[in-house]
Amino acid sequence: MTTEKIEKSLARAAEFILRHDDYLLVTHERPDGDAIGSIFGFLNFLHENGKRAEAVIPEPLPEKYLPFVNSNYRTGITRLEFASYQSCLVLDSPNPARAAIGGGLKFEQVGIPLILLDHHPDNQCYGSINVVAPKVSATAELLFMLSKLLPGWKVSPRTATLWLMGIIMDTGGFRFDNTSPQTLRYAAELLELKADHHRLMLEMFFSKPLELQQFESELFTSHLHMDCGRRFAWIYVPDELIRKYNIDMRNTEGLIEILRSIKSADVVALLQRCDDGYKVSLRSKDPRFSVGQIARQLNGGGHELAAGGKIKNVNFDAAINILTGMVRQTLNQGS
Ligand SMILES: [Mn+2]
Repeated sequence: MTTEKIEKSLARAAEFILRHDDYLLVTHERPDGDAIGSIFGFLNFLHENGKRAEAVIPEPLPEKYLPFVNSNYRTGITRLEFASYQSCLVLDSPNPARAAIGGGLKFEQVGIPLILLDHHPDNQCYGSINVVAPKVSATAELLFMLSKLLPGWKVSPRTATLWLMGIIMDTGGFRFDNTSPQTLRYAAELLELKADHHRLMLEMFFSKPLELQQFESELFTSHLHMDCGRRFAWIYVPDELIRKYNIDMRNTEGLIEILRSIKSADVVALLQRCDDGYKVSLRSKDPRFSVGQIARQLNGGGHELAAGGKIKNVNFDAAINILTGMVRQTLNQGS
């Protein structure tokens, strides 16, 4: 979407929100900081400005976000219940398969208008109104932009905190290349609106459970692999280790950032077993080495520097061979 198109669709979304009531809010599966900050921030924002709204999140949330979740939400929904809302706001979710509604329910079975707000470049624009802004750091940033188009609506400290959380987590604390001058201006405005920066930083970056720290130490001592002349770092998390430290993998969102911090690594990957194969999270430090492209070939997608996919129906050695082959090719082509 061009900037002009984004502005137009954002204005359409604002108009829609002014004219309607009674929203259901949805975000993507395995919700991260941006998903959680976006959905609870917007839920709160709608409530505090006189609209009826509910959120559905059909899976447990990572623990570190729980201190910021102070609204009730639905953990499941039937087709009939879904269809009883006037419209659905789908946040941070590039395709219908990633949107977490639960119970195998699909949007087309429900038949209410979908308003999409997202920043993933591969968004399939499956809504009635699609606001897809790939240059915006986080969906939470996009929601803050939207809030400015609603005359007289207030952003409370609670909402500002949740949106700042989304921006902080999707920019890795303003370390990633999606941090624009505008991102920093919006972050400054959110601080002026009394976002609780101190508490956010404490809970996001200085609250790791001891067992998780010990698990990470052993993982990086014993299970780190360096390939392609140390330019590709990858880790497979063995089940025994997860059991040993009693780790809930929902709480390991930051693991891949530790991999990314290795100097010689241009591309990093984290592998986890799933039902039909291996789930792969990928990060790159340089646009010349697009992990988005690799992820798309692996039944997935994402951003060019942060993406994920799945290697299906092969054993572990074959999965590693496939992945290493693709990364090697990407590194060779880009160099
Ligand atoms: Mn996001």
